[in-house]
Amino acid sequence: MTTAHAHPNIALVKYWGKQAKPGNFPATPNLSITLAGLTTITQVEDAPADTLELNGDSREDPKLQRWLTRLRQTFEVPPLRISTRNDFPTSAGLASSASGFAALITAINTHCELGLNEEMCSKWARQGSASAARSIFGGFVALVPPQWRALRLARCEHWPLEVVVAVTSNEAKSVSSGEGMERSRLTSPYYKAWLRDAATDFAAGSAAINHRDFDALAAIAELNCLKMHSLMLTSQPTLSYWTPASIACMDQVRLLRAQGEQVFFTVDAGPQIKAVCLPESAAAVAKALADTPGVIQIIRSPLGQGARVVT
Ligand code: 2P0
Repeated sequence: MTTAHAHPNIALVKYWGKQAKPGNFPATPNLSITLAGLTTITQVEDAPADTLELNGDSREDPKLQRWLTRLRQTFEVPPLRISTRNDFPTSAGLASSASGFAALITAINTHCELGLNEEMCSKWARQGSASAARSIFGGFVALVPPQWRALRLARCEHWPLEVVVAVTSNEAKSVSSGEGMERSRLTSPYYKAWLRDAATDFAAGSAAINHRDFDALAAIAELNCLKMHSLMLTSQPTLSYWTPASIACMDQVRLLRAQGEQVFFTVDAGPQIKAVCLPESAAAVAKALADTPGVIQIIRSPLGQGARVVT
């Protein structure tokens, strides 16, 4: 049996929309931070047939099965019992598919002696879930053309940011990211503008990280996030992932910043708010978000390492 750990990542410059070709390629460059405070633990072992257990329950997962079929077209991978567990809400906008596929390819790589380096693990993780390509690496990570294998922009030590996650719902989302982004690509009147601005947003985010310029990162991350949610809201039918508490948390973050705290928010395809802050602001941010009506859980996280085998 081989066990791997991986952490979700949150994108500060996001992708929302894929290229119209096979291989699960994002349409736009994107960058993320990896979160140590949330973990996916995945075990693989040889078995008579493929089986999947997610958080203790048996599952059929056609996406996973298609991914395994593709992997077996290149490598000899025997039937596997896959058991995976998240210590955080699954499919609720906390990037469990990112940490899931990153942990899985990392475990299979060792278990089946595939001989993949991190870049190649990232390529295979991307084919399962595009954001999973980034969770292979720790710290600050970019997923960029032409190869669309993730690259490490900087290690955690470069800039020890903290993230306060405000959970406002534990329910799995009703429209998956994959389906939602395809809907936006086909129907949002703003999709072309999103594509047009992507390289500029990515360059601004990378430069802010390079220079550890918190105000610049806050400005671009919030703008990029709200552009993505504008695409979602203007899709037909509309995609609305927020709860009233999500909006209250964004207002709270703006208020905290006006009071001098170093904090900004980002939100993915779900109702949870991720408040990214400098360590000296983390306690005040966590308290203010915990006191915001509708927040049901606070998770604090430093930046973390990439996916790795632990046994
Ligand atoms: C991101 N998201 O850049 C964007 C922002 C969510 C919002 O990538 O279809 O799980 O499995 O490749 O990667 C979530 O979508 O989608 C995502 P699939 P994925 O992080």
